[in-house]
Amino acid sequence: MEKTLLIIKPDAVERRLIGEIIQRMERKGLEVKALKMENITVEKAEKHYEIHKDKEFYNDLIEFITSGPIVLMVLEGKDCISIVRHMAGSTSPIDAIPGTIRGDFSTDTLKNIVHTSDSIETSSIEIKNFFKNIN
Ligand code: 3AN
Repeated sequence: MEKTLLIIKPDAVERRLIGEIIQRMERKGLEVKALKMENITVEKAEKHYEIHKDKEFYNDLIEFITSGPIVLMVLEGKDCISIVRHMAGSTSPIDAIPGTIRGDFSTDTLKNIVHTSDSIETSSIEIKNFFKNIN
């Protein structure tokens, strides 16, 4: 069954949105297979965001994602990668449609509440980066 990594970022943890986001996933019918809260190291963050290392926002992104505790979870369900991306909404707060997580809770492109895997290949790499015992 398809799996995806969902990260609740430091802005969302600080704003007490953990329950709201997990509830949306469960209500949709996705299964929480693994769940933990962690202050990730800069090394882990750099590995996770490796594809963005040449972008102008990269340093801000690493600083932000390591600025406080985050909640990481593996979700499982049919087509969950696409489903969770749609539920997260567009990266840009201008494009994120109301009803999506970012559309409902963020006005900021960097501090945009959640990270979700964007393909089968990246979901498997991302899950391995953070969870040892999940395939
Ligand atoms: P998404 O998380 O929607 O898949 P990516 O993978 O393009 O978006 O970007 C990863 C993260 O980098 C975003 N979630 C956001 O926090 C940050 N980011 C992306 N684009 C920008 C930007 N133009 N300015 C600032 N931060 C950005």
